[in-house]
Amino acid sequence: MTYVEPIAHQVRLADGTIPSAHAVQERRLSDLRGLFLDLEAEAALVAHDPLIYRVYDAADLPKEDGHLLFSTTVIEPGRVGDEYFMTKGHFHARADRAELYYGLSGQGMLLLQTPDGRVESLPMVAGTAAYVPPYWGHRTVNTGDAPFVFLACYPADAGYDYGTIARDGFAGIVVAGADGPRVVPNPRFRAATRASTSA
Ligand code: PAN
Ligand code: ZN
Repeated sequence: MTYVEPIAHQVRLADGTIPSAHAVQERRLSDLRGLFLDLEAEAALVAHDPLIYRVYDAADLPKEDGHLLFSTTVIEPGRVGDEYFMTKGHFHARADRAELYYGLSGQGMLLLQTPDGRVESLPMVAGTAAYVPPYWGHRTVNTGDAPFVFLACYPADAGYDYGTIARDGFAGIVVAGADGPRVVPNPRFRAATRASTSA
């Protein structure tokens, strides 16, 4: 039996960064092309290709059943048209793997979706522990005017299925309304799938 060594990483509460992170992924608007509803607003902004979010992966652990991975996500404040900056969103490649999010700073929304297109939304602020049950796709959105930061902890063999959401979109989107953020149906949800099945 080989034992993996216990580890501790410091999450800087001031900005959500993990200075000792094993890897940092950066997602710019060009990495999310086609995911926002307002394609004109997206095209105008993509010239500057703003940073949308960073993910700080704490540790390089075996991607095996039994291990846990943990990371922080820092989503910048901003909008594309009326829609708030957000993550790409994914189902887990092993769809039955769950996940826990813990809000560290700022304010946001966790959007969840079943494979048959039912959407739920959970507001998140510092201190919110939000559970992503097995089989639910998930995306986070920054609804505030400061970075929205949360810690994620998930089974190391969960993996990522980005393709389903890249193809179908998310059934609900979060837009700025007169009274604050609102979750509304995405008119483009499954448009590509509908077009190909009706052809
Ligand atoms: C999170 C996400 C992170 C970035 O760690 O991977 O917030 O979102 P996208 O992966 O959708 O770009 C998680 O849910 N891991 O499973
Ligand atoms: Zn996940």
